[in-house]
Amino acid sequence: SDLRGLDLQTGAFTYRQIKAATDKFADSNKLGEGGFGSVYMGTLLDGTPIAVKKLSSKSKQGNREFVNEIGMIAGIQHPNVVRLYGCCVEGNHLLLVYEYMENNSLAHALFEHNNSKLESDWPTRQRVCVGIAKGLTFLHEDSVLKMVHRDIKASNVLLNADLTPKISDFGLAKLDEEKNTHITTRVAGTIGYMAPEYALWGYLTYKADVYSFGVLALEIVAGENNIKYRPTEDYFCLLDWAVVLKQKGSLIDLVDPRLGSGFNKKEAVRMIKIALLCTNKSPALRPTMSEVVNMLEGRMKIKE
Ligand code: ACK
Repeated sequence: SDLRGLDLQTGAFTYRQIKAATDKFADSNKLGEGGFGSVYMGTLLDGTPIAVKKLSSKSKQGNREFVNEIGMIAGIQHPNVVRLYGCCVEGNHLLLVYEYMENNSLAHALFEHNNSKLESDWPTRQRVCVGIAKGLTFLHEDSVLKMVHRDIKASNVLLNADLTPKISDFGLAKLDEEKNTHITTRVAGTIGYMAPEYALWGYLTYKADVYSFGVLALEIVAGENNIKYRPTEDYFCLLDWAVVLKQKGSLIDLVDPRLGSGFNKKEAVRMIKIALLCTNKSPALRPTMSEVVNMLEGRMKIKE
């Protein structure tokens, strides 16, 4: 019944088509497990590589997120947002068909020590960070339907063949129908990336995404998941990143040693300073995402 309102005209795939494209969902084609099911790689008859998300069970939450995902990104096209080619709703089968992203997730590239180019190349990290900021600016400001993503994190950013980052997983995204006023809502997201006002009171604005982006930017500089920076026994604790970084010593100490010394460390420190603005405890004091892009690209001064 949740599926009734969907516009299945846009990019409807048949189950047969997807079964053929993924070689009957062969294990060898499995890319991994997502929020609400398995993800397979496949190839359409015209040669287009695709990634297929298959809803595993009849979980209510999964169904809700599936419907939400389609409603949110069907028709959206931006170089830093994963393209949804279409979906398939046939009997019990619920499938989402995306553009294929050759280099998996940013979490994979940053945290799993698999010799990705991202590990040792500062300009690539910088480019990835700017790309995510641009994708988020688009969702917040440029799209007709203003959108809060609610689950920005390293595993929800995918990388294509040339390491262009694209925001994915819109299962929790919400439209800001009231335009810029806050929505108080059930809290859902990922511990460690959630803004304090949202985690504590469900107070949701674009600035919640800005906070998550700030945590992600720190991870991009450090090459480590934010979990590493919190007391192990209490993942729920809300960190004051400025205090955490002070304890580390100087900001430069946060920079990933895998980057070596042959790059402009000033730029890394600039990125940390921008991330700290984004993780300000007060949402009103965080910059907007377009301001973040301007700061990252050097068109706007960073407030000290
Ligand atoms: O981090 P990963 O290797 O990249 O593991 C996850 C897994 O599937 C479950 O989400 C991968 N994945 C998701 N969407 C895509 C896509 N469009 N292209 C390639 N891989 C994807 C993701």
